[in-house]
Amino acid sequence: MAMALALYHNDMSSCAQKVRLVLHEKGLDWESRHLDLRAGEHQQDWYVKLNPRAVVPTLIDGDTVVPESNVINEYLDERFPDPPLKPADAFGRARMRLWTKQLDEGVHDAGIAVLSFAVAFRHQYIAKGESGAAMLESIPDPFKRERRRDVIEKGLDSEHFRMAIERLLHLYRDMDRALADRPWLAGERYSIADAAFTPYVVRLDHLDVMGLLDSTPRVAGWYRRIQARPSFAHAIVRWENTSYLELMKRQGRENWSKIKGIADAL
Ligand SMILES: N[C@@H](CCC(=O)N[C@@H](CS)C(=O)NCC(=O)O)C(=O)O
Repeated sequence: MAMALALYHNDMSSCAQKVRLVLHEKGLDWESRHLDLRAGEHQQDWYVKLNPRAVVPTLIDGDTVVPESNVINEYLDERFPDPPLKPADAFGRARMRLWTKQLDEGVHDAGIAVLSFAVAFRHQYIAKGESGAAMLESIPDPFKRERRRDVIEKGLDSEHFRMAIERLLHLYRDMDRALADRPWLAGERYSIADAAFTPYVVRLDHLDVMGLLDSTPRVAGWYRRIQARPSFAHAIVRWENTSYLELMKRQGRENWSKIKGIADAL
């Protein structure tokens, strides 16, 4: 029997991790439609019709197609309200959205994606030769395409890398300040904001660069509480891809002193 909910996603993608967290927090059954991003499966014509930016994730709910992870998570919370993953008051919900909107304003594309590509994923593209170059040319957004080209070519020496570290450290400081007043990012209970930001610490963990959180200890404490929730095992750990992880950890460790030097000089 076909399940109503299906998710086009990728095992290691941050944007997919945050939707899987919400699916599991809500105890929903969903069908996995996994796309191999390094084989360009998300750039095929049939998928771009569902998701014009050629990115994962995309949720399918019966005949309904919903792209964009922040939009998907709010959609899931309205469609399946129990347990609620939004604060009960209007200001709390505004606070939650002040967090999530930042992801589409630079934290994702210019922040964590640049960090990940500069340290690790560029090696996957370079190893693919011609097909890696073709994948780069198929990125629909010209700003994202040119930034990625620069980061693949120059790695940690790309100017985008320093800016990514600056933006991410700013984010972790903001999170640290918010967590001084309340247990979860938007208030007294776990919300879509906590799910949305979890991948932005998971990525540091996977790259073995958790030292970037040394001056924001409340973020590290929040991450430990997130890891203790059952959804973390289902949505993150169960999907860990060992070949990605091996590359990420090795490159993160080899580059740590340079990364730390760039962070310290900011
Ligand atoms: N704003 C989008 C961003 C999605 C996105 O950038 N997804 C990444 C993985 S985290 C992707 O599919 N990248 C493929 C590529 O850049 O070619 C969302 O939140 O869904």
